[in-house]
Amino acid sequence: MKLYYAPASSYSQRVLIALYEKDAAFTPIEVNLFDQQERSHYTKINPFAKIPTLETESGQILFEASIIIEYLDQRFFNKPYLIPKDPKLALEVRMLERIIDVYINRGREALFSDSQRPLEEQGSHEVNKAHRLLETACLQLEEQLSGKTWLAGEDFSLADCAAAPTLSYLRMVYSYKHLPKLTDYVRRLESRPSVAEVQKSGHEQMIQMLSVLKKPLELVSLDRG
Ligand SMILES: N[C@@H](CCC(=O)N[C@@H](CS)C(=O)NCC(=O)O)C(=O)O
Repeated sequence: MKLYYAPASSYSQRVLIALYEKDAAFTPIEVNLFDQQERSHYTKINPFAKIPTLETESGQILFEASIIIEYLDQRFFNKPYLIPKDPKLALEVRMLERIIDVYINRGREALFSDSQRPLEEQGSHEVNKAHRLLETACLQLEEQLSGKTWLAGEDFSLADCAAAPTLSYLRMVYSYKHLPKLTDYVRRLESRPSVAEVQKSGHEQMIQMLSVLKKPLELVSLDRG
């Protein structure tokens, strides 16, 4: 199994967390999408030029982090089951992953891009809308976490793989300190060995990426965020 990825990429990190959770052997292949030659070579593997991509042992090419994680769950039978066996709970997990991807991650990307614009161009209608949806989604997670260790209950799942990098990077542009259950949950996430390992290996590349921004942004620790 080969994983095309970048250490600081949040979608790559979702898959890396799943691989570590499953204790699965794989060959990591780092891709630098900023290098035009490497990028054009990589489009032969993934025509969208997005990371991550997984090449399975049988040569099947899979893109989309959530689909790769579903594959890993089918391929490796050990716990944690990233998609619960109970069909109702499985739907809940997939729904949570969608909420994180569509509303939280897109909101994060919108706020990130906005932060790099000249002040007079910031705060467009579209950005405000994305911001409101992001806030709604964070509130939804706050409610969801009532009495739970992980997003879908006591078992770590696909939704937690998606949440970990997204919520950690989110703090660069949005603070959720006012949401105590969400904050405690992220503390648990960041202490989980698979997540801690992935974040540690992406740290240096992320610092390097942040250092070339027009307007400074920084990784915010939970105690400050
Ligand atoms: N929907 C894709 C999104 C993947 C994605 O956007 N990856 C980012 C890195 S975190 C990327 O490849 N960006 C490069 C680009 O957009 O040029 C997934 O779930 O895997």
